[in-house]
Amino acid sequence: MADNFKRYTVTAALPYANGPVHIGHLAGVYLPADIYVRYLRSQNRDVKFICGSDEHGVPITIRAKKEGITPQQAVDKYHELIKKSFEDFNVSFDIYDRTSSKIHHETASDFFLKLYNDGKFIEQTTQQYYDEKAQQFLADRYIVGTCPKCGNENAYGDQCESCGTSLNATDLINPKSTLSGAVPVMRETKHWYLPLNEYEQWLREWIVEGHKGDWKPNVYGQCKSWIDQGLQPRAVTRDLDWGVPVPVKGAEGKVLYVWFDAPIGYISATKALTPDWEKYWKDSETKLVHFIGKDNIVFHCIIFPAMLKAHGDYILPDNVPANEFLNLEGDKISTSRNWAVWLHEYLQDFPGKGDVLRYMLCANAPETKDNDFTWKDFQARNNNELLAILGNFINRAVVLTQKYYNGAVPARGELTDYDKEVLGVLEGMPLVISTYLERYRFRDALSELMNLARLGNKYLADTEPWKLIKTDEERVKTIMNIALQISASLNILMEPFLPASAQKLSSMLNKPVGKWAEAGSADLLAVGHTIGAPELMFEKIEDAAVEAQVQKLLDTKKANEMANAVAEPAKENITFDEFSKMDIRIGTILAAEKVAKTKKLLKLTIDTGIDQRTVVSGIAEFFNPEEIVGQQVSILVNLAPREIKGIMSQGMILMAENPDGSLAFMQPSKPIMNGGGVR
Ligand code: B3M
Ligand code: ZN
Repeated sequence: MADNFKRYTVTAALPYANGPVHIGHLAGVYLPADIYVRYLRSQNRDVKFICGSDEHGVPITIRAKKEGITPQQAVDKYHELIKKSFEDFNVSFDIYDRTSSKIHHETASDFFLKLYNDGKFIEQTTQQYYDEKAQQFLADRYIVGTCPKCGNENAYGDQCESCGTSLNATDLINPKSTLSGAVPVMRETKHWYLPLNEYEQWLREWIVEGHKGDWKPNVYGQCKSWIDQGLQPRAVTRDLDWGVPVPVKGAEGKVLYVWFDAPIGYISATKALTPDWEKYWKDSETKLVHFIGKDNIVFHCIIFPAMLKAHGDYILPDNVPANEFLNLEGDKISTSRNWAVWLHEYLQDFPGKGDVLRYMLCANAPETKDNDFTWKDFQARNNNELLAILGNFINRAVVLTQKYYNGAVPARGELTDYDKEVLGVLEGMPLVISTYLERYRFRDALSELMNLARLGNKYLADTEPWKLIKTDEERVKTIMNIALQISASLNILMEPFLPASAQKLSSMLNKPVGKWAEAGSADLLAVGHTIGAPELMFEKIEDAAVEAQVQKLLDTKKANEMANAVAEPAKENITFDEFSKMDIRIGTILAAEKVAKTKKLLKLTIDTGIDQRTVVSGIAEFFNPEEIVGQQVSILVNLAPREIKGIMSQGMILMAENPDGSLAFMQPSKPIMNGGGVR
């Protein structure tokens, strides 16, 4: 199945160092990339796995501004956080670099200069949006307006996140500066453009004709539609004070566009990793693969390749297996709405359970369409699959071997047809899985891995060694030998997906995790080899643990609703005389009880200072009768009495209401005598 490449450069999109990493990033990019790379290493292939923080661009300056810190402080903070959480999640980058590094600034600068000197850019002075209040040119992300394609009112100057269309700031209808809220004005500025139109024909041949059927349909489709629409020159510089300075005269105060410098970050990181870096970028026998999310497709399939082509020295990506998006509990993951499961928080809440998340995200990966993550599913995948299938099989094999043979691997005797069939499936499994992996079909690969564990379980359930041990000890030796050989192959095949669990299993089997080529063998564990003690690979996840996570999300939703709620417009004016008609007093609740056969109603007895009276109030969903006795409230005492559920209600308690319908009493901020007037 191996392809003919001599070595591999595998990159994973450089996350912006403007916030932590969440499960959407993992499922879309980092997990599949890590599985692929671990698999290649197991195949003894020469691979470099490259990533790092994207520390430039407006996303960084916006975040820094929001937190009241400098861009440098912001990237320092998030770079460390992201790096650590990737490590804790066992993402096995060969280097996790950062684009603020000196090497990167030099590399990006040199790259630009080469294209500049070779005359690959066009220089253009244009009118661009300028914020007179904030006194600066507005980068795309500092302008919002209405998307001309779909009408989304919050489209950015470079992209509409609602319909995915890539935009120019001048395309926006009703543009507004996010810095000051001002309507931006046009001002002249000079920039350098990569004339993508000149690469259109070449891109068509390379992608539309050259990668048909081999790139994923979602990736291929996006590229084709871009090219079919016709490509325009694209500015590669910006008026901004944060980034790689444009290294030519007359470009003071300008930096490279972040999407120009960031992909070059892959190259600089490789440079920082090895003096041999050129082999990984300039040799046609190297396979370059970019793992990214779908919102990055155009940059990795059109713009970066055009840059590499213009430069001339570099290889092009062989594949860009971009994934679709992962949703969370039915809603789009969003950093600004805090609608996410953050990796560093997950690892805190579920210590030692990184593999459970890896399993869940791979089994549920948005490979061909958007997919949904739910905590219920997470729990079920752990309890019913990892624990019940994989964990259970390994546990039986190891425990029984310890029990019957003190841990020494028994020899096989004569094989039945069933034994031979099982060993046959075992032998074929590595190829089945690698075929899927080489085609970037990680879900299918994982599901075959689980099928092997299922087969092991079924084999033990069918042959029942725990019963047979009383009547046919010789037969049990064969059965246990086969179960152990399956376990040993599982150990190798699971490593890319579940690296921490693979280490555990390796210590149980008392054998280092082997290489891919050994998997499938019926003799991985030699007769007489002593295995180690059983350990639990997975534990049950209880309801309480996932309920706590769901509650956290509900709290987030509430907080968002509150933050986004817009107050109703004011009612028509009234005169003071009209207002004074209302006689509002402070009173104290003396007694409270639920009104029988109703959900919402409480019957209150209130000391109004004038009298003690009964008021029926629709607040039962938010207050316990016992808890409100003794509290002061505001009461409209001259509201005409009316009968509610057979009770005469005399007056009305005033309540304040939240957008979610929850209520609060209007109480004096210090004790006021009963009967005191409210005006
Ligand atoms: N930082 C965008 C993103 O995180 C960007 C990727 C750069 S890859 C060169 O979606
Ligand atoms: Zn749109």
